[in-house]
Amino acid sequence: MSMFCYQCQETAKGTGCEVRGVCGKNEEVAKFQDLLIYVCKGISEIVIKSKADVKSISEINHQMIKSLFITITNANFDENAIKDQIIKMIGLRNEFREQAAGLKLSDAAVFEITDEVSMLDKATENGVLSTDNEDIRSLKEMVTYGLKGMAAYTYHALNIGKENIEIYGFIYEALAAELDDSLSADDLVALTLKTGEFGVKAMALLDEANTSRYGNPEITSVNIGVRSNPAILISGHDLTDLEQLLEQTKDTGVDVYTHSEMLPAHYYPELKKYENLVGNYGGSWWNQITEFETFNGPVLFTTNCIVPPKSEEIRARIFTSGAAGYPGCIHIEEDENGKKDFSPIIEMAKKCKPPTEIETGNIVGGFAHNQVLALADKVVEAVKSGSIKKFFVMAGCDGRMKSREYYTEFAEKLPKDTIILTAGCAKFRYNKLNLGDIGGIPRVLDAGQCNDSYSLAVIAMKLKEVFGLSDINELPIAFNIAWYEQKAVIVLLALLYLGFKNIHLGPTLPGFLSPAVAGVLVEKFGIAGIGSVEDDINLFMNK
Ligand code: SF4
Ligand code: SF3
Repeated sequence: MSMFCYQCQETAKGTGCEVRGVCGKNEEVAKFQDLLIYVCKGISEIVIKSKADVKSISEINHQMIKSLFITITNANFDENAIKDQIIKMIGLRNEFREQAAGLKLSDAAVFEITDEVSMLDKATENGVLSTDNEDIRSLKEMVTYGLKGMAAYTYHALNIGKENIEIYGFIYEALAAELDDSLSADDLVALTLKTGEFGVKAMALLDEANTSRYGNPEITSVNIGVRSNPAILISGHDLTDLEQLLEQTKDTGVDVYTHSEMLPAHYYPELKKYENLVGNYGGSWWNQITEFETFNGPVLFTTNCIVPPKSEEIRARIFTSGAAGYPGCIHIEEDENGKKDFSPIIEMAKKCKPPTEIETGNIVGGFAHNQVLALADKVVEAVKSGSIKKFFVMAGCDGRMKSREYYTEFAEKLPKDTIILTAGCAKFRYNKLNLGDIGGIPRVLDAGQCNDSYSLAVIAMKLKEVFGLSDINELPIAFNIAWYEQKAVIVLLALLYLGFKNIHLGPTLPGFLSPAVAGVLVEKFGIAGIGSVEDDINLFMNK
């Protein structure tokens, strides 16, 4: 075995990628990512043992969340970028370790590297499989993956200038705990739930950051056809990158289209006002394999999910920013004020053909908490009168597996008196189906990106209050969530922390859950997988 990774839903055989990632990650990249996590644990140990004032170490805080984010599935395939980040983190760690003089520290806090071979050896010794007990490994990895998702959301909030020191404090606490071999499975179950608690805080922080900067999302119809100008496609989750790109492309004759998780940007008043933000091109992330070909112009990845491009021609049109990276693609760095110069992308766009139209029509979205609560009277009335029988939360991720056709079929076959609440790229499985409306309320309510699952929780909590219920699980809401990468892990842990039970998770349960840990999730939280569409609809409707 040359590598081991089981952090995402597409992991080989459902158990682990051992030679090369199904995502395209090679052995070196996998190992460097493991080593980056190991250094992060060492820094966390120093923070915790020296009782450092987290407020006073902002450079370490910021590099910590960037490091975690870099290791998310499909975010960064650039071996050199990851190596540079390891070296940067070791430098920060060593400087900071002076605070911990005299304290007993573990290897993660003190190891040194001399060359690439020593880096790879260190990574092999301290990768996922270095924890022998499969249940302890399962719980530790679940916490790590939750932290990766949390870090991604915190990183976006930071780009807007918002941070919560408590979240950094928790990240250090959790990573340091993972180095402590005396922790029992019960301790780690408690840490997993606490990760969910901080996941709620991270999503609330990002919600606050996004809405304070760009306004509250509002109902918006997004064009999915094309215009005749040359254009740039922007993907990922970072709204500040989009804002800067829109500013810089103004009056240049270059249009900007969103792809996949950037679609919800259209719902924000301060972004939709740009005349050069013209529509959304294509579907969810994995469709890029064909869609980048027909888009014809340059593509900017602000975060995950990158699929290794299948030709040099396409690779030459891909740019990355922030935590994203791909070998051979230009990475746009920010200056000390957070400004990014996108002129190489704009200049390339001017020389490219306009996008080829692949579909026409509109997608309607913008149903984040503020907008839905503005419609609360109508929604409550529809529930009371029986015209809405049930809400289905179908948030989460999309992916390549054929088995995900389940979600399209599930959405199509749901009774017409049900409403789908969604967030994340999972929506692309059913958001162009025209499923109709119930008394003017669309049957698919898209709250936004995966982090906007927070909005769905806020809506549920408000409905609980309006209906005067004592338990959130008494609401007519069912959860049929699709997952792929680690942001979905933090969303799931956040929902569990908030008390939601009986969540169904598909298309397969995580490979990182050992049978015993899966058993705990089933027993304590009623977590379940998916079955056939008909059986599942029957089950949900009769609950
Ligand atoms: Fe495999 Fe997923 Fe890890 Fe990629 S991220 S190596 S596909 S488990
Ligand atoms: Fe999608 Fe990658 Fe998860 Fe943000 S963009 S939801 S998969």
